[in-house]
Amino acid sequence: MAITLPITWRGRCEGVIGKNCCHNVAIYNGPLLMALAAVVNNLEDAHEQIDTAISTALKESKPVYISISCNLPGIPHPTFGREPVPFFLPPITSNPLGLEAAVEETARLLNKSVKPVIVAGCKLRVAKAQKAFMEFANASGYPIAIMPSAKGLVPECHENFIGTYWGAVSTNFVGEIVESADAYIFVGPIFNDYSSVGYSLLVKKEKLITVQPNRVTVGHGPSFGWVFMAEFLSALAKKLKKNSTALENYHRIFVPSGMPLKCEKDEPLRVNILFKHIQEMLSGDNAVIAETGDSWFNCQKLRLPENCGYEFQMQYGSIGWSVGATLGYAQAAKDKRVIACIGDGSFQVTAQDISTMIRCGQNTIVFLINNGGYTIEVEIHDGPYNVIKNWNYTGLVNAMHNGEGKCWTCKVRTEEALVEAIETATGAQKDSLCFIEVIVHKDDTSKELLEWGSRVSAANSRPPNPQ
Ligand SMILES: Cc1ncc(C[n+]2csc(CCOP(=O)(O)OP(=O)(O)O)c2C)c(N)n1
Ligand SMILES: *[C@@H]1O[C@H](CO)[C@@H](O)[C@H](O)[C@H]1NC(C)=O
Ligand SMILES: *[C@@H]1O[C@H](CO)[C@@H](O)[C@H](O)[C@H]1NC(C)=O
Ligand SMILES: *[C@@H]1O[C@H](CO)[C@@H](O)[C@H](O)[C@H]1NC(C)=O
Ligand SMILES: *[C@@H]1O[C@H](CO)[C@@H](O)[C@H](O)[C@H]1NC(C)=O
Ligand SMILES: [Mg+2]
Repeated sequence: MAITLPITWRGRCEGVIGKNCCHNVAIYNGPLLMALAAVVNNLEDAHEQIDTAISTALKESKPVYISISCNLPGIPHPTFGREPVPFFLPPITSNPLGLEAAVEETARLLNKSVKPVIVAGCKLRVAKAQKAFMEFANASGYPIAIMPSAKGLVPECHENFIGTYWGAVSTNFVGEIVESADAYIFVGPIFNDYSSVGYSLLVKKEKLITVQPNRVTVGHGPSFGWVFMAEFLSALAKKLKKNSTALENYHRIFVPSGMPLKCEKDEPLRVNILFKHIQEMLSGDNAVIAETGDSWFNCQKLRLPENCGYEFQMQYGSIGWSVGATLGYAQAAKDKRVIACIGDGSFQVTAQDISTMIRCGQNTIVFLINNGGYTIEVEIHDGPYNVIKNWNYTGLVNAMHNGEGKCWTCKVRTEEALVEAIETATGAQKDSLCFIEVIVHKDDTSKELLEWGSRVSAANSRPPNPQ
């Protein structure tokens, strides 16, 4: 039996801010690569291989693959002759001297800074450092921003939370506060072409402290290896002078953003109105799943209530990811009603997973955003290939439903119809899979997509670096 690797689209180009990137040629998924593939095709080493794979997955918080020949399961073997011994992985601890030195160096820089800020990155999750991060944030008094991929990892109701740092497409006032700080500590960042908005972040290395799962780097140096994120943040929390200057500055200049204009009766529904209503639906009993496309930007702007889950995938950015991810999330998190925001182009890649959602009795709400094509790609590099075949999306889902299980679909073109659909989905059809096809204009996008698309487009078309 052959091992099957998932077909991935591509990894985002990572690199030092402003350096050459790998364009979209190489499949470079360094930090997310699976940790191990075990091919079990005889009984003698089956036990060892399976143990190794499972413990590697647990140790590294990364996926592993186990392939087992189809004629082996079910055959007894002495290595499996007794009940498994309970598994315990002792936590790995930092080099104590390195930890102490890293804390001292970082505290020295932060203590003397006038208006430092914190920016959370997505590696907080694999480092299992979310609690330690909050200890540190609480002790510091600094404002907390998140990089786009850290959404969902930091409580957005915290009094120090200011929003998303994403260069030119940051939440209002957040880009300005971060980039004007005299020191910033990025915890678990990945700087790639997308998170850096086409390498346009105004982040200066001499003001930057980077905390990675196993390394801390202060400015241009020094750098401390075998220092683990959670331990480091907890220790740093006890060694910092509290300084709320940047947070006070933020509050002083902050002006709340406006509300989108209400749609007139029978006016075609606008995307900003759609997301205004999605925002109003959210509670701690939901999880939002955002597909690649303009949904990245619209969902990033949702203010998540306490305990509201959030998932998206900006490293591979593989379209169609969200349909399977929604299926899996809803199956695992029975206490949450998933709200998935999926573009038409992405949906066409993996639409059949809806069938399993119905079979499993899931009650997810899918907003299928039908703008007639690959709108995000239009803003990066346009061509006739960005127009897709229109489907009857509700017709397709109804065909999968086929009278078995609980499923409700509807098409909406106006605000009035949207409000009614949300009422039905959260009321009479609250136990059904609710599939709401939202029909919008092909050029109706978030403002952030337009800005980000222009910058990514410029980065993608710059001349190659000299050899
Ligand atoms: C597997 C894969 N193929 C192609 C791409 C390139 N790509 C990125 S976004 C996108 C279009 C997404 O369209 P849609 O889901 O309709 O989102 P919209 O921007 O229209 O909201 C494409 C083709 C990709 N990211 N992954
Ligand atoms: C930073 O300030 C804290 C609180 O005042 C103090 O305990 C700590 O020693 C200082 N550390 C450095 C390196 O300045
Ligand atoms: C941080 O502070 C918030 C409220 O200010 C509190 O709810 C939370 O428990 C604190 N977290 C940690 C880890 O100290
Ligand atoms: C922040 O730190 C600077 C530099 O040490 C200091 O001048 C300032 O008073 C501090 N501000 C607050 C509000 O703690
Ligand atoms: C699309 O599907 C819906 C729902 O099944 C159906 O009512 C409608 O007639 C279909 N539209 C077309 C143009 O076939
Ligand atoms: Mg689309």
